[in-house]
Amino acid sequence: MQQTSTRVMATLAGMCLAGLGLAIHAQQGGSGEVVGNGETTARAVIQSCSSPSVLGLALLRERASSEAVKEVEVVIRIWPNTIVPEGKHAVHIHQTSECKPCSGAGGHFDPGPNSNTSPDGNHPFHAGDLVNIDIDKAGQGTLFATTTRVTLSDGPLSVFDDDGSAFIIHVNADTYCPDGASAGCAGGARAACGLILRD
Ligand SMILES: [Cu+2]
Repeated sequence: MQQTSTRVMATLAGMCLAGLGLAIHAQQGGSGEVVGNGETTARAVIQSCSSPSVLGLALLRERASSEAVKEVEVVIRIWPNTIVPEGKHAVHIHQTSECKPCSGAGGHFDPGPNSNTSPDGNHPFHAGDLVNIDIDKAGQGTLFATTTRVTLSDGPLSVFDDDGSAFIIHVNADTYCPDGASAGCAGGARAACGLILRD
């Protein structure tokens, strides 16, 4: 399993590094998001919240499984830029597929009967909570993450609910709110956003 996971991640990373999705088109079917081996994929173009600049690309892959809870691999590649400064930046899946403005993405994706999308008030317990991305001096960085809190396929955890979902990269690092809710503990203002779209 580890070898398979490593292979998938390497493939995703390679696709990221190849450029803005150009290499991924070979993976796309004409009508569906399910690719080889029953895997399901999606992507997001990451754009600045303060300018029209495209900053990078996110790729998601749900591993084929008959389990109701799925394993979703996420790769986010941010290219060199002057908008996202060096350091760690919070990354989350937010509740609405809206990036213009970035506030339109709403709170953190957190479906279910006890949903609490409050960014600082229910962190890091949301379904959409991920880990920080590390940005270097050139403004670039790559995040590799795996989550079982969301799915790409249909179901109660799907990011493709009625109003979709979006990635948000925040101005500050995610502290994961170790002392409970406090203003900005989940990363504060929004630096970049990407609508999560089915392949
Ligand atoms: Cu966030």
